[in-house]
Amino acid sequence: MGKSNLKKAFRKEKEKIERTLKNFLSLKCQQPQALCKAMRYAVFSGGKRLRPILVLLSTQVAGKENKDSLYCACAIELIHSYSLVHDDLPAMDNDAFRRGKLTVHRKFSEHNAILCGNALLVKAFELLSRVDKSKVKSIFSEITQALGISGLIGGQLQDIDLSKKNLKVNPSMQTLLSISNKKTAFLFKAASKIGAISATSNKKKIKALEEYGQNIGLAFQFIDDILDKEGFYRLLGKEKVASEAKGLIEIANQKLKIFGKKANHLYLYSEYLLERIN
Ligand code: GRG
Repeated sequence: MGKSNLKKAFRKEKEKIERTLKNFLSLKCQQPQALCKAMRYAVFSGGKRLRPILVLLSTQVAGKENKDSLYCACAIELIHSYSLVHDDLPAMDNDAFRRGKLTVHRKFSEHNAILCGNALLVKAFELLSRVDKSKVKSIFSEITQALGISGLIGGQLQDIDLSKKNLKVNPSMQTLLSISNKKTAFLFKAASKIGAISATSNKKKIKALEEYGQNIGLAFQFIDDILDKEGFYRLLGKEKVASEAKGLIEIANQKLKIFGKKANHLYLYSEYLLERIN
């Protein structure tokens, strides 16, 4: 399937996500005006929506899409947006541009960017708190693990420490794997897992989708490093990294076997990630 057809396959999911995010951030966020503007700028500036799409596709594979899966999908995107706003800050990567546009701190000032990130995270939990009582505890537990010191925050610190200490030396494979799991793969894992939890209580199905997300998330980072000529690319070179990514995607796809044809859209999702390097 060609790139544009792959994109079309997820158009329905993307539209639902955009609509819900707009509703949540436009109608329900008016004051303080500067902060609400910064939040909308951060969220509606051309992101691919990979993580929320993964939530919805995982829900469809595990059972039926529902209100809770849409809340989870949008919450994951708000968290992702938060992490990018803070990642770009002067004290972190100090980037002036993201997605071809000025970063939030360059456009709205540093204090607004810090508060914008914090407010996006709080909004994400506001959305998650709407999830049905029977599922909310396990969903909160997944998300907080993915975000905490053994997830995004820990990975970010490890990454910054590394770039400060070791500018001239390539990090080891083990270090890169640890950072990539924490900064990237765990959020993909949480996305597929909470998508599953929102639709089923079947442990085997939840586990299979969790493992799919973990492997696909790490593959995403390998592919991203090829595109940015960074990290794994610098350590191993394009061919080896592409082959590692393919291997991880094969492992991810194997986890879907128990779902039969119901998993077709997730196989397409795997294909989409891999097509980014072609
Ligand atoms: C606790 C949420 C939280 C964050 C604080 C700043 C920070 C700690 C973590 C940084 C996480 C980070 C920047 C990870 C990089 C992952 C990555 C490759 C992001 C790009 O993902 P795409 O390509 O982005 O899906 P788009 O632009 O499509 O949304």
